[in-house]
Amino acid sequence: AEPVTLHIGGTFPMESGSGGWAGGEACLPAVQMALEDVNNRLDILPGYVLNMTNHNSQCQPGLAMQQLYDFLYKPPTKLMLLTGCSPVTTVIAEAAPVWKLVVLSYGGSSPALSNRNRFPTLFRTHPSANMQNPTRIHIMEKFKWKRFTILMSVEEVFVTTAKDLEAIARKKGIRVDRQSFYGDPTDAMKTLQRQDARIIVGLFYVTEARKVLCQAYHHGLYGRRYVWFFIGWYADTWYYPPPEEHLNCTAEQMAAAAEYHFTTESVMLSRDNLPAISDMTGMQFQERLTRHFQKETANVGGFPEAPLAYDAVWALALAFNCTRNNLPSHIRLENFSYDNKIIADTLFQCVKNTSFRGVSGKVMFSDSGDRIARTQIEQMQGGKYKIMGYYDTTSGDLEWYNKEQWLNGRGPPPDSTVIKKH
Ligand code: ABU
Repeated sequence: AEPVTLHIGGTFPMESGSGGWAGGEACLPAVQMALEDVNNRLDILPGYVLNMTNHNSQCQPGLAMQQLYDFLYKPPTKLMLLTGCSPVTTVIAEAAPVWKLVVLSYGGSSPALSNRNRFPTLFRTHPSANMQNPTRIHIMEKFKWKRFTILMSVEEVFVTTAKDLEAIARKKGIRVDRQSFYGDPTDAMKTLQRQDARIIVGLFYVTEARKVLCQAYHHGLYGRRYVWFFIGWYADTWYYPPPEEHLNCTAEQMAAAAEYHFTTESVMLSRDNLPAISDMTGMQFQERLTRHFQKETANVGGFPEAPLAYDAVWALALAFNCTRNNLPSHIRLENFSYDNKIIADTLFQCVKNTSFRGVSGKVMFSDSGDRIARTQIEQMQGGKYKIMGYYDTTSGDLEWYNKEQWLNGRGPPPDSTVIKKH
């Protein structure tokens, strides 16, 4: 018999006109690869084939709303939605429960998304940005910094991350100053200079990160007395100034300002030698995905997150499989409609109980639908990212390789509190 098609909807930010995350470039091919792999497997969803309708959300929530209506009101009925980028995941996951739809986000890091009351049917393979905060604080303590400044863009994803970081710092007796901006960091950068900020944690998307770095260069907020922490999921070459952004900085100036900054990011690729459910190891997946691109993967948006996107499809397929097996015999998965509570509830429970070995590591969700992961810390040395160590938030263990370097050649610069004391 002909296989029955199960339809899903996916939004992918292929570019980000207004400066968000353009992770669809790698995450869309990763999802397509996973759909192909799942459809070729005889033991998962036998008699069914998965099919995805997808849109380019440009990481813009308004556009994504229009695309959600498209998914809903243009047949066929979709059984689940895949989303990437926090602002888009937020609007879709807030609306989706009205249509009994479960949302699986491969690329939403906003801590706000962990709210089960606001997002009752959301799960994500992408860890929350809050996962990095205990790591940042651990490093502050390691280098004896008792004061730091958060510079952030006013978007819910960064505001909620900053709030959590500040709360953890306060408990440890670390003073935190906060400066925010929307689009243009000029005034905030001047305030940093006035306040004599030395240790700075930046929370913003990559386009803003380049503006900040360029201004750090012009205001002299870089070099031996300053330490910057940036988000770790930007492309490795993020600090090269693209001509269309008309930054007032040369590539050399940007590289000089970027030297010795630290990054923190969740580990998103399994280094395990044991194959995942797809029969590939994390490395084999990465090699296979790399063959899709003509250019260096360091310049491909969403390349680090692609394992999360690949695993999101497997989570979805296994949940469909589980739902099919757990529905009463008179109800079939393909009969899902946007008011079918029985299928929706069964599907929700199945996603909740997800547990498999993915190419991004073990895939499981917490009660709030979150993913737990270790954090990787890197430092830029000579224009290249070097791994400094790993932090396990659950156990509080820091694995540190003592590879950090400082421009003064001696040790970590003091925060300004220490300078004032002398
Ligand atoms: N790692 C990409 C996260 C993007 C976002 O939360 O919008």
